[in-house]
Amino acid sequence: MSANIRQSNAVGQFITFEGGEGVGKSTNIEFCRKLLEQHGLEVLVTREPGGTEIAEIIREELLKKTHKERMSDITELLLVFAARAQHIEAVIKPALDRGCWVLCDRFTDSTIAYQGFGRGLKLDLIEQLKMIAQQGIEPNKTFLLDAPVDIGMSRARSRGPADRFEGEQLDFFNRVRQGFLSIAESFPSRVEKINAAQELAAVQRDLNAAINQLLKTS
Ligand code: Z5A
Repeated sequence: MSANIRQSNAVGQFITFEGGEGVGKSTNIEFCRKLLEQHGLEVLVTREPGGTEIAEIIREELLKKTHKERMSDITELLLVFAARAQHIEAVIKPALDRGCWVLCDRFTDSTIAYQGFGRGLKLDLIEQLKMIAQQGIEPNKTFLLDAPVDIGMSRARSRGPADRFEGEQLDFFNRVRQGFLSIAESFPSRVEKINAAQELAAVQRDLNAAINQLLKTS
């Protein structure tokens, strides 16, 4: 820990970044990390599925396109939550307990959007697994980077070959986007929607304002 890190007895803040593929989550998490570090805060950037040795192994299986059998939707759901349980226990909870700000690329809103709205699994079932895996850990704030599906897709495709999720049809991604928008409507104080279709400088101006607001109130 560097000398200029602000020491605090307070529990850290858990901030999640959500949205469809290619909307700019990774790019903007790095931007937010720098902003927060400039305020002397200890920041941990992590991602889901993944973020620990075991959870990264699960991620690899979830994204792999070359299994000879189709992964069932329930298997996919259980793997996502298995990775999450490990991530919370091994990384997120210890970091929050020591006062760190945790910035996480995707969390349970992605499960609701992809496995719930996208695959059509029951939201009640997701809620039950959430209770088991999360043990009360909830994001303090969520930035939903929202853009029309075709914009995110073209940004993501310019980056490399598609993974198992990226091979889905347009309909699937439109349902996923609707899922995220419906979560934002249901939890207006936690979820802040950012227009990710704007040029990057405008997205980051909006995030800068939102982070400054968060710093005032946390
Ligand atoms: N998944 C799930 O099903 N259930 C779950 O519970 C969880 C996940 C947690 C892997 O996620 C898959 O896991 C995901 C859902 C599933 N699959 N899909 N699709 P991931 O987060 O690793 O994969 P991703 O969503 O495809 O992320 P990504 O492709 O890495 O996108 P991103 O991080 O949002 O975007 P980026 O890498 O920052 O930006 C993409 C490019 O656009 C890059 O070249 C940037 O420079 C550029 N960019 C970014 N912003 C802009 C703006 N504003 N203008 C112009 N260009 C921009």
